[in-house]
Amino acid sequence: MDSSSPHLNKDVTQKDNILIVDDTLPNLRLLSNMLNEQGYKVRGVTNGKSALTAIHLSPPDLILLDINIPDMNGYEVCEHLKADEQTRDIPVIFISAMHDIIDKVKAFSIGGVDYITKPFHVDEVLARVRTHLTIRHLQKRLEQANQELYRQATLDGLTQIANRRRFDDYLKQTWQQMVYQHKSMALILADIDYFKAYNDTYGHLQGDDCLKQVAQSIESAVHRSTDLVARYGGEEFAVILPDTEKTGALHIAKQIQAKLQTLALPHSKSSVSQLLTLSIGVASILPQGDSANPNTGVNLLIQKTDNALYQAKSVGRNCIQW
Ligand code: GH3
Ligand code: MG
Ligand code: MG
Ligand code: MG
Repeated sequence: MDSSSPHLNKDVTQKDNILIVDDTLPNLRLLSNMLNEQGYKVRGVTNGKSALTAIHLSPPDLILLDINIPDMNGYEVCEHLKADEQTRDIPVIFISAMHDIIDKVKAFSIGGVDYITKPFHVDEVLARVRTHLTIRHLQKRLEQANQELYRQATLDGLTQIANRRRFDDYLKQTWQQMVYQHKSMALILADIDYFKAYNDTYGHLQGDDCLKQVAQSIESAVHRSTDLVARYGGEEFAVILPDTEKTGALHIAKQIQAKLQTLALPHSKSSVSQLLTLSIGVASILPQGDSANPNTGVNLLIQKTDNALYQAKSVGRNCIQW
């Protein structure tokens, strides 16, 4: 068989996994042999319960599913798969002797991607399997590309922490969650002291490197997976702390300062220290109402935190205010 043969499975190297569910052994054998010959990895089961067990043990790339089988019919098996996030995207091709339109329509309505009637022709089964595997692979690639796009759209290119867009989204999302759960949330804004002078002294490139180190340092002070560290602006960083009161937020702010002290980045032109320092504003709020309302929403929290940061700058920098 040369490489242009329509029978050659393009994904042979990947060895797609196919599960066949059929209680008629000659059918099971015929389908297994045919798909095996094409280079697929094939498993076969003869009833509904074994099908679900086999699928959860190791999710296949595609399922050929008979409808009249013991335990649980094919429709029920499919419904179980579609209700579970882990298995809902596996393409299911029904293969059944029932040839009424109503049976076929039902198969599609519960999430089947195709329907083959018995007696089947092996070439037709193969062609349909190949097509649905190709579609599935394209879907997977699209999902990956989407994830990568999302990652890039929400990450700050320089520091590799969340960017302002992600910050805005997460702030609103957290706000709504806290409204719903009747819990407080806190915000920290940290601004590097005399960073213009840092750039002027050490150069913009070292300034960039400094921002990366500060970002990592702040990350290292934050431990809960629901907390978000973001680059809020040029040399300003933000931490969103869901389910956090003022005391908890102040504790994190102190940790951030302690981490930065350990980092000990020289800043000879700073008026407060010979090392790089941060001014930090902290605020906590019990979210109420619509996050988009400027008087009661997320803007209120930002404003409170920003005021605290302004205080920190006013009283001499290198300190935490709330
Ligand atoms: P203050 O203590 O009042 O915060 O003074 P400051 O000098 O830190 O604040 P100012 O707002 O005057 O200057 C911020 C500086 O941060 C100026 C800007 O060039 C620098 N900056 C902003 N983004 C970047 C960046 O991506 N890389 C570098 N190297 N510098 C940046
Ligand atoms: Mg059957
Ligand atoms: Mg600033
Ligand atoms: Mg600054």
